[in-house]
Amino acid sequence: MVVLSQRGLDQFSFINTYKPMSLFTQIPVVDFADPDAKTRMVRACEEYGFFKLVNHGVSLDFITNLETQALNFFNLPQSEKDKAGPPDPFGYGNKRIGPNGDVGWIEYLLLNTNPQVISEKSLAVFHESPHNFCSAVEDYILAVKRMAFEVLESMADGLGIEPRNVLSRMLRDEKSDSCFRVNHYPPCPELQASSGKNLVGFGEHTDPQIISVLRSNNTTGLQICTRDETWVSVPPDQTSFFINVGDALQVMTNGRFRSVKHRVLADPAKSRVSMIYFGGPPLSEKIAPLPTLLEEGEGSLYKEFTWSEYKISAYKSRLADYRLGQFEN
Ligand code: GA4
Repeated sequence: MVVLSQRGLDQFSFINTYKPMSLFTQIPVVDFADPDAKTRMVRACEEYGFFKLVNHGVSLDFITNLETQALNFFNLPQSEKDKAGPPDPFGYGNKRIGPNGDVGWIEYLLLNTNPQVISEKSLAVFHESPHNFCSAVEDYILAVKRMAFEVLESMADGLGIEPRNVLSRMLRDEKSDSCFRVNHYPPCPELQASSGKNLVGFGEHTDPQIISVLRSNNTTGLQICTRDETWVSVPPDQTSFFINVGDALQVMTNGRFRSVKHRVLADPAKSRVSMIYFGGPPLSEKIAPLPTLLEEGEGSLYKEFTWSEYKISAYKSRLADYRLGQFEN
């Protein structure tokens, strides 16, 4: 990404913070090896729609290898990276996010997780070191998917619903509409930390899918919005994963789990790299509250829709829009 003068930052959004954002030290942490993990997950999803997962079982080799490969790609000349774009929605993107005018201090790769969908652009992405990058992505996604299935199965146990694959089956399905994003937020030295102005890397939004599994390097930037509408900064932890509840899971739990609003601010000095697996259902899947979760006499807060309908409507929206609004009863 080119370094812009302060004037060149006009197209971006800023957040004014007159006092330094405090790090959110009470972030819920779930130890996957803890026999109580299922209960803690459910509690965190109800309160925040977000938690940090430790003892996750994903090999650190896969994680660091993918980070190295991703940085190799982002360090290529702009003209090389552009061959893998623009994102439609898959491919390389720079500053523009989605089709409706959102921008951020970011460059990224958006990929389909389905190995059958290898577009021309994905091939261009892997052009420089086809074997290394491609296999790093495959190894990582395979391991993270497996962990995400287990997380959803533990959540079902914690919710006391059966069968325990009632949520995970949608991600396990070979037609699951899941995707994978590798983000690079370059440092923005024009913005001094003391200026009280923070540049938005990825604007506030909720994820439309069931769950998202995020891992980042050790650079701060991720913030989540709590129930009382306060933005809190999540301390980075490069060896852990962060799990986000998405809109579809909020609907399936009839609002019991919160789809967490989050955003990323750019750092003046350090570059941030994150990778996120977005686990979504098959396109034809009907999304509605799970009947076993509805108490007697409890009505559905949402109209039933298919994942395909929701995605179409999401791609007509702006990042910060409340996308579930039009599906509420
Ligand atoms: C947010 C979550 C994922 O990053 C994503 C994003 C997608 C995109 O970048 O193409 C969207 C955004 C995300 C929600 C609303 C629409 C679609 C950009 C946008 C403005 C890949 C996704 O699935 O939805």
